[in-house]
Amino acid sequence: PKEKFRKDYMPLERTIQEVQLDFNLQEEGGTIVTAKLTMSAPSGRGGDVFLDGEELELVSVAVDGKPLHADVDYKATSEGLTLMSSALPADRAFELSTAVRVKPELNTKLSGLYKSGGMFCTQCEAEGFRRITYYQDRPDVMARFTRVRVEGNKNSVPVLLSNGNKVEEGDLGDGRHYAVWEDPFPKPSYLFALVAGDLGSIKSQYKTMSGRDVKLEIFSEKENVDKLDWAMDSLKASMKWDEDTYGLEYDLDLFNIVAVNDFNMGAMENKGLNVFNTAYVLAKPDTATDLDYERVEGVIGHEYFHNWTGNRVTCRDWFQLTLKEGLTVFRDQQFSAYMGSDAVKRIEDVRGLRARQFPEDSSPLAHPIRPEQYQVMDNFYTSTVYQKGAEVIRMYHTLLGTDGFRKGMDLYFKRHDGQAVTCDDFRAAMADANNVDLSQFERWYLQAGTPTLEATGTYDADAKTFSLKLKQASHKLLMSTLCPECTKPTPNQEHKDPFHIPVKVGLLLRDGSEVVPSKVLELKEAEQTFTFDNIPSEPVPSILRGFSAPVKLRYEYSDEDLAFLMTYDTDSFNRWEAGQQLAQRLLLSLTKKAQTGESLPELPKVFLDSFKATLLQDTGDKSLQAYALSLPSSSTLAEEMDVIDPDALGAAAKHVRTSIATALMPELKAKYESLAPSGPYQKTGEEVGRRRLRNTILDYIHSLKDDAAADLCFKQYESADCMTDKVAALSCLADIPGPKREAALESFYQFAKSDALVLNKWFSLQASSDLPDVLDRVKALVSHPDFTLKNPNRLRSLVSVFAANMTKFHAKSGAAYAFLGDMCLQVDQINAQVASRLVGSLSQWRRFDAERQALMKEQLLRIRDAEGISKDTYEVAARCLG
Ligand code: BAL
Ligand code: ZN
Repeated sequence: PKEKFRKDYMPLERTIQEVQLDFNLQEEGGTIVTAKLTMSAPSGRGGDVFLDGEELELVSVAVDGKPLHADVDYKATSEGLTLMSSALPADRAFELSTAVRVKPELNTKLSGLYKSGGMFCTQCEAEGFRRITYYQDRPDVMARFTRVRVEGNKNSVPVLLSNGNKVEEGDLGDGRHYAVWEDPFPKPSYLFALVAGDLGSIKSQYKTMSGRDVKLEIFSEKENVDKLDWAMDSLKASMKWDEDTYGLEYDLDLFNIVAVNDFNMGAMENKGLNVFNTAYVLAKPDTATDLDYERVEGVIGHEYFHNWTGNRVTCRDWFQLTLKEGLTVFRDQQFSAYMGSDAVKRIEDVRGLRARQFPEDSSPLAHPIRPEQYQVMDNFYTSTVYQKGAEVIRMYHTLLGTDGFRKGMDLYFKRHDGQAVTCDDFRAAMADANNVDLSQFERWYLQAGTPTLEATGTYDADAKTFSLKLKQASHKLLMSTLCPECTKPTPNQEHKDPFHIPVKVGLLLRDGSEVVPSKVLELKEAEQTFTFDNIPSEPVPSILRGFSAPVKLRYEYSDEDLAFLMTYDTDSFNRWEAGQQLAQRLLLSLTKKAQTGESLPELPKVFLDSFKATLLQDTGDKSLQAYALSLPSSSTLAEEMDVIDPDALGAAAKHVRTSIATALMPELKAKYESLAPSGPYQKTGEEVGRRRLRNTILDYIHSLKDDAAADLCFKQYESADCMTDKVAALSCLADIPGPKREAALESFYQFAKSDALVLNKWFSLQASSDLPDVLDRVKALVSHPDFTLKNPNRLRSLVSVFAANMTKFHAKSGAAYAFLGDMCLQVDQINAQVASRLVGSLSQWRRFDAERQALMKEQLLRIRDAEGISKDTYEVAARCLG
């Protein structure tokens, strides 16, 4: 497979300016897609014109109405269509007409035009449009789609949708009908969408800040229409927030969203017609958890915000993906923080970053947020491009402040509205609007890997100064084995230059007062010292407040310092962080002991005391309290180990949980009871927090796995008035073998079997359980009549969830690796995009012991070298192997 490089970008000499499409949708035998493309005169000398095309059956091709002859005027291959320059007018625009047949009913890749149940729908990002018609399928080709005609059966597809405004519709008299759509905004092909189906919907409207009325409609299969209200509320809130925060107004007369069952991604921001995975639209209290609700709100916001950051201003090439994704994730994070709580949202985002992006950054799949090369673009919709990309945008915000960031955004839109641009253009807008130099900041786009920030504090009692030395532990050539803490080399990048890092710092005195409030230090050198004057006594520094940069901070705090920061830090993120550090330290030291086979000691008093103090708090945000009581995830802890030992990590975590449960059972039970619901279900922040805290406590209680725990979980399962409490109880019960477990799982299945998303939870709960024979159970579930490899949500609910179950997936026998290998190879034949994601579960193979390494490597080799393997899956397996 061919590698593409960022440095090779070249603009096209001739581009498509205007597009007219006609879809003749048929239930069987394929769909004819007719395209009329107006192509510009060449900007240079001209030459052959290449149009991408994949799995298309060419029916006809003509230039300015004159049919072309195969091999003389054009060449068609499995990758596209080349129009010979001899067949094209050399010095003027022309119209290219093509007709192709595509087979949506056989398209299991879910890219291009496909069927989900009875519904026709499309997914074009990144390179799916070429599976619909021959086209210059790249984001810098922005054309006006002036006429998209969709024709289909009135009975099976009564709803016919595309981008923009509907300008015509009609009955064709023979059981067929059609609609014509026009999108007034030029757009790249990846933003094209078509949906045709027998759909229900809810409608509403929104008045924009300049007083225009926008019709809003959200579509789904008819049986799900009662689950669309939350998405509609979220959409309106997003529209208002973007106006209030960035002055950005919606620009079409209507905005449609469609929920689709079979979808590779979370959702897609097609102009005026967002297509969503059902998992991120549908929500009602008895089928969706509080977390599901949060996700729906966040993703609805995310796709809506793309209308400006992505659609109005798009990417010049796919290397720039983080231009729109990092920025839009940052904007959806801001929106969710505004709708809920800043502190809670920040903690959730950092937990996610540490659990998924940090491991990616230390694996063979590490890449800069703006990659330099790829084979298959779909493999780069990664946590690094999205989540680390959002952290990079957040750093601009931290460096420039809210007003400065807004000035930068305003200038970015002023300069680039209607254009396809680069990350450098964004950085230049931020710099120019604020008159600052952000040239060094480019390194965040150029260098992969998580930097380590070493901090040391020195107090001078005579001078009353406190000096904070900040050092970027940069990796030096030849020193990698001596310098395990340093920013490690990543593929194709041995050496790293110092980053421009905003480090938000405050200083606290021992009496709990804050002597220096938050201040942003700009670290640009490999090492810098910052001195604070007039500090009356030795302070405790609070460093990297709000997690002001995506780095690993090292500072020699004592356990007592951490306990102090947990109580007194004015920064809510760092209060939480101090608790996490304390827990991490304990878990890692227990992990080491577990490795030597020693019996694990009692938990230190300072840890238990601070846990108890947090548990007993009666005031404040209950979500924050729940997160403060939660232990760092196993993947976060694994990042801190030279050689990952899943068994020892699992033993340490189990020991901490059961020790807490044993030592504090009366307090845990009393708190649990005090948090029982006192009225009917509500989805307020207070109630979400109450449920989160109560379920966190239940999780500790259940760790003893005794009859009392099973009874309590079963009681909660039976009496739960919402999915959040049901799932929490059931996920605990899933770990406790016995009749209660089986009864609850069976009862849940009976409830779930008519609702795909709830049924996914039933699969996931079993895949994440810690029963010793989970692998056998997961294998049995693969044969369950409700399981299918064709639906990405269902597949992930079982296989991907199991692969994240650290102790079970990494069982020493390697049987789970072989199972994953089997799944990858089977899924690859159906949907390569989904299969290549599964391979990522093996990407950390070099971080494990020699035996596990060999077993994982064996599967990677098996996948890479399999006959007929897709280029998607090949690329990931090959990169993993290095
Ligand atoms: N653009 C792909 C889906 C998303 O990030 O919105
Ligand atoms: Zn996005």
